[in-house]
Parts: sequence; C-alpha cells; structure tokens
Amino acid sequence: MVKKILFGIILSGLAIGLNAQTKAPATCGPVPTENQLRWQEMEYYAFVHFSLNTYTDQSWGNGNEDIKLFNPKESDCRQWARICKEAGMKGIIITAKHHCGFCLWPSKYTEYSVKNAPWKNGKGDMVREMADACAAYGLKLGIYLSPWDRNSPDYGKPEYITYFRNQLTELLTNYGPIFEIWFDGANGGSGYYGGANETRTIDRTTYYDWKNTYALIRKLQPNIVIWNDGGDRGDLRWVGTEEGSVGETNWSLLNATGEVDWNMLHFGLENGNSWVPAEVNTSIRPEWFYHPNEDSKVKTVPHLLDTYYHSIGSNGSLLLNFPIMPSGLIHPNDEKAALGLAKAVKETFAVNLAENRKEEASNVRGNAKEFSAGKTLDNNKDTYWATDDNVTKASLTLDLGKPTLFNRFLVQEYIRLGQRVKAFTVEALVDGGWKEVAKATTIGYKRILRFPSVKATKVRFSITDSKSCPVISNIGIYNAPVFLNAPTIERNQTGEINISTDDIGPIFYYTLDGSEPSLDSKRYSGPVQTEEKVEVKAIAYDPATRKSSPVGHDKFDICRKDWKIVGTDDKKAYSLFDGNSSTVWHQRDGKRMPVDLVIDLGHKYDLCGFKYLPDQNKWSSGIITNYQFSISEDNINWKQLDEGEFSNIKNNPVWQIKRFAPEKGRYIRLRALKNASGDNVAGYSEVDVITN
Ligand code: FUL
Repeated sequence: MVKKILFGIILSGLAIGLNAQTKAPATCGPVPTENQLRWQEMEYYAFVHFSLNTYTDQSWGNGNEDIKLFNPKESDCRQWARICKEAGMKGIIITAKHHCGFCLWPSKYTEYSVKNAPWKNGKGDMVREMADACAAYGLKLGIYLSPWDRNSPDYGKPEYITYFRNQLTELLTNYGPIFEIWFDGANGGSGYYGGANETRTIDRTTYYDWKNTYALIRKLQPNIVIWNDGGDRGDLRWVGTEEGSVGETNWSLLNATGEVDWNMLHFGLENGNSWVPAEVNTSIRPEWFYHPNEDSKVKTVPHLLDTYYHSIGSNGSLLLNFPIMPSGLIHPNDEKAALGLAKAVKETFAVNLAENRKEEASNVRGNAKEFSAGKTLDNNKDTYWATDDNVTKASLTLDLGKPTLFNRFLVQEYIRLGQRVKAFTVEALVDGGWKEVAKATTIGYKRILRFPSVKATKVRFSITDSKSCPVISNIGIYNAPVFLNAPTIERNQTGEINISTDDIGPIFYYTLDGSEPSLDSKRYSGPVQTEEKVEVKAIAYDPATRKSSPVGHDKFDICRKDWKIVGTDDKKAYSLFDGNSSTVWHQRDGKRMPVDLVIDLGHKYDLCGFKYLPDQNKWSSGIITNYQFSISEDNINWKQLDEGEFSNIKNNPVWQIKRFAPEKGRYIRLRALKNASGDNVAGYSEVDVITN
C-alpha cells in the first residue's frame, strides 16, 4: 500500500515536472502588438510619391507652386495597384500631402488641394481613387501626411496643430481602413507659409503633441501602425538611411523614451524596453519624386535584390517607392524593374530544399513533440522548435539525403514570444567534414543569409548565443540563381572610362553611342579614352554561367581634363573630378559661410546646368544644402544663374541636378550658403556641368 502511494506520488511528480517543462516558453522582453504582427507579415509594400513636385522637377516644394500645374491627363491609380499587386506587394502608402502642403484629396481645411486644380475640373480625389484601386486589387491603403507644411500660414503656430489634426481626421475617417500612417521627419525650415516667405523652426519634441495626436489616430483607426522617425516613438522605426538597408544586427527594440541616435535606428537596441521594428524605405530610382533624367537610373534587379536581402532578409519590411510621372502613371522602366524583382524572388525561393528532410535537434523542450525540430518545416507559422529553459546554445541538423547545392539560408523566430537569438552559424557537411558557410547575429521575424554555393549532404544551424531559450518557427534552404550586377561606369578627369563590378569573373561589353550592348559589342580590355560628351552602356557577362547582367548606363558631358580649381594648391581638391563617388574634398579654409568653389573650365562653353554629388557619408560636415551658382567669362564679372536648396540631400545624398537657361562662360562658381551640419565647411564628392 505504502509502495503504491509512493509510486503514485513519484508518477504525479514526474507528470508535473514534464508539464512544467512542456509549457510554451515564457515571453522574453518586449513583444509585438497584434497590429505590429499583422504589419510585419505584410513584409513588402509600396510608396507612391505624387504631388506638385512631379510637375516642377523638385524634391521638396516651397509651398507656393501653382496649383494649375496639377493635371495628370492619364492618371490611373489602378495601374499603380496592378503593378504593386503583380510585384508581390501587400499595400500602398500614398503621399496625401508632402512638405509643399498640396493635398491630393479635397480637404475642407485648405484651398491648396486638388479641388482647385484643373485635374477633373476640381472634382478629383486621388486618395479616394487610390483607396478604390487598393480595394479592387486586394491591397491595403496607407497614408503619408507631412507634418511640415510649407504652404500653411499657420505652420509653427498652435493653430496649425488643429489644422493638422483636422486633416488627419478627414484621411482616417473617409477612406476605409488605413494600415499605416507615415509622418516624415523633415520638420520646419524655410517656406512660403502663405506669403510670409521665411524660416520657421519648431521644437519637434513638443510642437506636434504626438501623445494626443497618436491617441486621436488610434481612436479613428484602431488597427493602424504609426511610423515616425525615431524620436517620436510610433509603432515602427526608420532605419536611419533612405538607401535601402537596415543593420546586419537588427533588434526590433528601442527604449520607450529618450533620444534615438543613428545606431539605434539602424541596429535597434538589444535591451530596449519597447517593440519598435524596422521599416526600410527606399525609392526604385535615386529620388522620391519623378525626374525625367532618372529614366535611365531605375535600380536594376540585382540592386533591388540586394535591397531585398538588406530589408526583408534582415528582419525589416520593405517600403519601395514609385515616383509617379506627370501623366499620372508609373513609368514602364519602374514597372519592369519591380516585376523583375518579383520574378527573381520567386525563382530564388521556389524550392525549399529543406522540405520533407529529416531534422535533429541537440535539445527539444521537454522532449515534447510539439516543440520538436520538425516544427520548423511544417509550413505553419504558429508552431516552433524550442529548447528547454536555460538552454541558449543549440543546434539543428538537417539531412539533405544526397549532395545538394545551395547558397541561401532562411530562418524565422516566433516573435510573439520576443526576439531572442544573438548569434548563429550555418555549417555544411562537405566530404565528411563540417565547414562554416555563414555566420550572423540577430534573426527576428525573418533572416536570410547569402553565401557562395556549396554542395553538401547535411546542414547544421547552430545558435551560439541567445537571450533565452531559442524559439524558431521556420527554416528554409535554397539555391538562388546567379544575378550579375550591372557594371559600374566611371570617367576620370582625363576622360578615361573605367568599367568595373563587385562580382568575380565577368567580362564586359560596351557601346559609346547609346546603343544596347550585346556580346557582339566591343569587349572591354581596360580604360577607354574619350574626349567629348559620351553615352556609355555596358553589360557584364560570365562565361562560366553564360549569364549577362542588366545594362549599366551613364552619360558624361564635356571632358574635364582642362579644368582647374581656382585659388587652391591642394592636390586632393582634384578628387572632385575623378568620377569616384567615394572620394571627397572638404574646403576648410577657415572662412565663414558662404564658401566659394571656383572652377576654370579652360574654354568657353554654353552652359545650361550643373551637378553636385555630396559626401556619401551623411554624418560628415560639408553637405551643402543652400547654394548660389554663377558663371563668368573672365573670373571678374559674375552672373548669378541659379539659387536654391538641395532638398533632402542629407538623407538621400544623390546627384543634385540643377538646370537654367543657357549662358556662355568659362568660369563657374558654386557658392555654399549653408550646410547640413551648420558649420563652415563645404564638401564635394563630384562637381560637373551640363552644356547645351
Ligand atoms: C523624406 C522626405 O523629405 C522625402 O521627400 C520623401 O518623402 C521621403 C520618403 O522622406 O525624408
């Protein structure tokens, strides 16, 4: 009897022990809200930038642009939605109001909107059309509403906050469910402001009273996610760059309060106390708004694929922008690139080589079936492999059955229980020995690693450090086809064209007359001397795989070989003609702004514009934001041809191209009036002219 009782006690004790162990792991740190989870699973969605800027070739409007310009003759939001749908996107965020203040919907609270534009005789509503097109294509709708408004006479005053909230209320009430609201970070500065034409600064930490503004938003749209860059903690965070990548280490965490520096934006904060995941926003072209001169600068499929791995493949979402043309449509080159990316992604992830393969884990939580290794391959996002509590190093070995070629490894954490993994490796069993093929830090919602193709019979995924027991919901192994990068084309000061690539092995074919290059074109065997204006197109070709790259394309104006920088003996200054975007010259002559760069072109030319490429490091000083441009025949008498701002140059440091009516001159003067860091340094990566 006593024995029986004892046996009973032991059995039930064991059962309690087992039960305790087979319980799901407790959450680890902050976890996502349902809204954030829904958003994270969208992964990929679009931005469309469309406003008066589309008609003025600007990046930021000043607020006084003529409404009459807005007349998209063929505008068709269904074309945008169709392209986004075919591209595999899940939603579209429309710039309902950009910094110029012009509203794409007939707001009751301003005259500066489509209601006074010639488009559809003032009866149009682009936000409505976008909402309908999204509904027709099964896409979600998001809204970009710029807090900074360079048109509103009230900007900077308390009245503007009422205006801003009224507009938010219109947008969040009249257009159905909104999945995301996007508040741009450019806050305050010079503008038209109803005719005041002045500079208005605001205290961005208090002016918008985000706490109450957010409460209003959540009341109107309970399922929304709020994007705000860094400081004004919304549901999502900016990644600190518009070039299209988040950090290799990417924690979906930040602290709920306090300053957010660039590192926090880019890498998240390992021990942050709030869930604030990363959204990677970038444009399919260099700029956000449409500029005809960028028709040949649409990002290539390999470039976009790289962005894909640096966003969706790095625990972020991808918000890819389409600039809308003045006609009201997406340009065919942009469509081709987006569909090309979709095809490449589909091809890459078509076959999961891990599927139906045997898996073994070094530890399974309570030895329970429900937490076994196989849960990472069952195509169910709600099941996962987990280890016992306190086990923070563990591995999972996958038997591929036969020697198999692969070059991608995909892994997902079950983030409902928090983000845990701090470091992991991927090894392949090659000829009986384990070989490390990739190594990384965080995982999060999704991580995809790229490495050179390897043929192996087994794959071992090892978590080498984790905050708590790892919880892995999905694993994939793929063999991605080769996508060669378009070659880089540069011209140095002597006029030599250099063609190069980061890929190993390919050869190049090129043309100098604008025609499409093919394997019958001239083969590149070293720098090509050019003297005049030239349009270069080149492809890379890999004889081993017989694959060709997309076309690399660049146009160069007059040769810069006779150019001299006036008033400096600094040899480094000539790096601004070397065609290399990574070299920079900083003019630090102790002078206060304005700082002049005077160049002798050596001959007289008919000039109609200039180009400026800033330092590619946004933290370096010397990024010019406000300029004047003048020319002279004798370096004594100057004629000013242009004055203005290089809008958004810090966040998006691409070529700044300014045009003016043709004028003859031999000397040019780029006068820096102000830079992004507020000091007296003028920095240049490249400077060039546009001749008639
Ligand atoms: C930036 C803005 O200033 C750009 O014009 C663009 O809208 C981009 C998405 O955000 O910061």
